[in-house]
Amino acid sequence: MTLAMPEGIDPATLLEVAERVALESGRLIVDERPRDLGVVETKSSATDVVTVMDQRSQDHLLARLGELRPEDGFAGEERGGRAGDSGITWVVDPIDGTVNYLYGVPAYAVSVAAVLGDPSSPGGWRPVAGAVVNPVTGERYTASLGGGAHRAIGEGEARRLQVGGPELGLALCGTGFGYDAGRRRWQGDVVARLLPRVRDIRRFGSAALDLCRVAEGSLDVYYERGLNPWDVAAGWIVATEAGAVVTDLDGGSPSDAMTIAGGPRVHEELRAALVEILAGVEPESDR
Ligand code: LIP
Repeated sequence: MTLAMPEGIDPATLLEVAERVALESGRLIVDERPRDLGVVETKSSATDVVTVMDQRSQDHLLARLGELRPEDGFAGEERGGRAGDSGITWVVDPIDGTVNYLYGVPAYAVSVAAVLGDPSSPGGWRPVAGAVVNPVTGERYTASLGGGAHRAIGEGEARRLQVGGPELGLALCGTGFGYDAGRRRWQGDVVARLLPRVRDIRRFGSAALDLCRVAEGSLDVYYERGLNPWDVAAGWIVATEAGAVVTDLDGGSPSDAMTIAGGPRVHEELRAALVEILAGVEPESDR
């Protein structure tokens, strides 16, 4: 499947928009975080929480992207969305790592990506520009198609990112766990079998930041089952523009079934190990 850039649309221009609005929402969720921040609703389970700031951040992104790119579509994790007619859709996670945000753990991000195709169609879309901003640390990861991936901190100079990646046995491996108890049991089975085969495991709690960590080399490889387009869209292009391979278990586009990211060698070693491990664990169930 090839998704061609619409004529007259420059990924670098989309990136400028993504970075601007991600920084704005980042400032919003830090500066206007209420002292009594709580859970306003839950989604797939009692632990899949939404705060008022998730909603305010997405409302801000929807409004600002509507001003800056009125002809584009919009799809976000929380309420609201908009069809477009430009061929570009903005896929946003207003706070990726919501549980970390709720608990005050400084590992959450605003993730904003411009994508081609239909993000609701597995394998039918791809990002062309993306920005991931951690508003606590000031880290901002940016990438555009063919423009490379960069990281800057605060007002500091942006540094180009290039993945490394040792063999799997020496790889620091990131992962994450879902909100459903049955899935977490299955994920626990999988990670227990993988643990002896890698250097160590890290679970930071934000897929967008995990993918950016692969791009910068603070993780060698990452995998997770159950991610949504808004979790991966921006981190996906940051990782690939830094030289990473980002696929599902079969080597296709990342999907809710599996996202695997890493330098070419360690990505393939992890993908093969997961295929082997998944053949040996009970199928996921709500047992
Ligand atoms: C989170 C992901 C993370 C995953 C969490 C959660 P959210 O997204 O970024 O990788 O392990 O379970 O899905 O819900 O904070 O936007």
